[in-house]
Amino acid sequence: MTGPALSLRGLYGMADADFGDPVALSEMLLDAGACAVQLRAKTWSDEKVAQALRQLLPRCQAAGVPLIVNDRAALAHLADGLHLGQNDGPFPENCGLKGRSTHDLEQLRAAMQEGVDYVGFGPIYTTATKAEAGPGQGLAPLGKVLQQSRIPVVAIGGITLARLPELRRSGVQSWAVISAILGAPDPLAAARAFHD
Ligand code: TZP
Ligand code: MG
Repeated sequence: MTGPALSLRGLYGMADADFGDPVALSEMLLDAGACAVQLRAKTWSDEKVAQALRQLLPRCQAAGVPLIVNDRAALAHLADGLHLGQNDGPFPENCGLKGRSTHDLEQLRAAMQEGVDYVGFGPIYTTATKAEAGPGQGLAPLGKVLQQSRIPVVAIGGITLARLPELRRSGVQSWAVISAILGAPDPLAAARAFHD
């Protein structure tokens, strides 16, 4: 599949169905200038996710922003890419852009070996959004990952606007944010502030 080129800079948008309609949330994230949009709908049926992807793909393509689906390997053909966690198995053929969640250096090396296009790394800070994420690791492990990674790294987990300056000082170029944007009183303003 030929989709938009991967340029991960600034806000990597997370459209999480636990916080509202992910189609509307994705459009808001596109408006804010997110460099990618990931559709995350843990409890939705494949059919519902497929319907949302069909609505979103042309809008993301018009904006030149890759649309990435979380978890649903069987639906990757309806997006520009697929994001998988550590326990989500291998990437299928022709799934477009590949992103893998990682939590340590060994997982980073394995992800580079399997040929992914980028990794998520975290949780940087403790988060309530993902119950099984474990405690925040802080910035030192992120620094090591950045030193060793040959591919883009997206920081995730507990990232707030207050923490963004220290996070950026680590050198990381992109950050994925859920609750500090989607749970904010004005999500569009929050998303814009994260992207600037
Ligand atoms: N993976 C690691 S932490 C996390 C995910 C999906 C949740 C991030 O959400 P928040 O609200 O930005 O901490
Ligand atoms: Mg997963």
